[in-house]
Amino acid sequence: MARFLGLDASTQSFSALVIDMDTGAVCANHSVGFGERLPQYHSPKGFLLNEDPRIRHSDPLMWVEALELLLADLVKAGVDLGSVRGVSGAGQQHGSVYLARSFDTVGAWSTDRPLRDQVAPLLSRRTSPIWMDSATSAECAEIAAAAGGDDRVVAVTGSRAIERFTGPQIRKFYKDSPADWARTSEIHLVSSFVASLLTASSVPIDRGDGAGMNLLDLGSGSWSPALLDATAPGLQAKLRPPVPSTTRVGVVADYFVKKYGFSPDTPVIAFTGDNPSSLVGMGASRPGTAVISLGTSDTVFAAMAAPRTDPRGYGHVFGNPAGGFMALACFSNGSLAREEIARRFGLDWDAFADAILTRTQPGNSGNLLLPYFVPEITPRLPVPVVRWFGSDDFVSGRDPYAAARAVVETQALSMRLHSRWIGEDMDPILVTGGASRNPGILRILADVFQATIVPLQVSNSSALGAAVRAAQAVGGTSWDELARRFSAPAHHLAVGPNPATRAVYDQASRELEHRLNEALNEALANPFVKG
Ligand code: XUL
Repeated sequence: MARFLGLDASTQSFSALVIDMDTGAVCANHSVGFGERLPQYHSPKGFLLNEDPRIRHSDPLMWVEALELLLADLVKAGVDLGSVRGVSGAGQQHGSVYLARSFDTVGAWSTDRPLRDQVAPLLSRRTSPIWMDSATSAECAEIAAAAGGDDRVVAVTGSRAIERFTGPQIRKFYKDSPADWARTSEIHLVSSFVASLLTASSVPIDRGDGAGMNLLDLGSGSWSPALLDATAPGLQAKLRPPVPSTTRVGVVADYFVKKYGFSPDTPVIAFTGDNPSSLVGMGASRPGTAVISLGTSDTVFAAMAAPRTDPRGYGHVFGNPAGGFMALACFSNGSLAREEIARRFGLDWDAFADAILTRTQPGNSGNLLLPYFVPEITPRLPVPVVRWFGSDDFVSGRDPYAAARAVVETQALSMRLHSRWIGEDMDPILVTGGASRNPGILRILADVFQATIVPLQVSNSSALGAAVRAAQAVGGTSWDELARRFSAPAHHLAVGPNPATRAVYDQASRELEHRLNEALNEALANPFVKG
């Protein structure tokens, strides 16, 4: 039996998916939610609560415990991990883990003690800043100035210096905690951290996820000496050279062989970021297919024929695990904003869809919401901004149906507005993530983008991408063949555009841009933000 395991350490949960090359089926798909299963970490949504909306950290030991719970769940469900021929994985991007002692000093994990207790003493920093953190504006400005300006940083790394990216986060740690910085010997992304746990060795960062650090020179595929210098002294010694995403980085450690029944010497392939992994899982690793992923963050991404950067400075270029590059725009107010509206108005997801499909009209009768409950990444809003424009009922919170439509319309319009620079064909668009099964949300996306929106059979595309990457690297099956077998579109769930809505959404897009500019100017005038 040729089976491959894909892991995905995302913001709110840790998932595992197993593919079977003989049957072409996904034969296991499990998830451990951090809030629900690990309440002792006080992270109901996957991160530690903090009064300052700019600070978002997680406890890396929560990810260690979740990995063990997940593997135990798989075994309990009858999955034979001994039949797995290769493992790869993905992690939420940009988040970083700091070690005083390298994983390479571990030798082997002891099966006498939980893994968590063995990892805890290695850490030089108790918490990990994650992608939702936006507390590094000063560091972004310092890095850009030291590296020769914003345009230079974009030209080298594919993105401006961005608050959540790892480089600015590293610089903040170096400035705020010099003693802890001095005793840090190794820095990992969430992806390379989990791969290192699995192999009991220090696994390098791959180029797909590494491109989300403001440190990788996209041209050479190595860390940029100029960006390393601009970020923190001595940084180079704390990072291993980045590797292609298809690199075999080790074998599953004895600890997991003994505890969960993996075969000895099961190969581990470099882990990557959740978005690059999802690109592969969607079968979209060749240019020509755009993807919308509706998760904790919403993202729009596509493989790129040639690297291109966003002139407005919001978008990013990451490594495509199948080779070349991918473009991405990320929106932080994704599912949490949809959930907030559903919660406030007492709507379940069926009622949410019904509100959109039968009770309101495209354009929402002019009602418009800025649904930025947390600081937004695209466009950059450094403080939360929630504003209601339109009818009295809507503005005073008495129209639940219009509120449901409003949050999704603004999200879709903003995705359209901020993904134009990608320049790849946007019809059809593949869609993935929890909300990709909601017919109301698909209807709005189809009309706003004037494109056919096609969900995939499997909704966890990041874990699927990881399993597929293991199969490609270990089994040698081609990307096209793997996409054909495992990334089948669910054509029966596809939603086509209604051309009659085009003019309505062109007008709504202009109105949104105007409101966003207003909000942006006010946010920038706020002394709290300036300070
Ligand atoms: C991408 C980004 C998020 C995280 C969490 O740049 O910040 O999509 O990867 O999923």
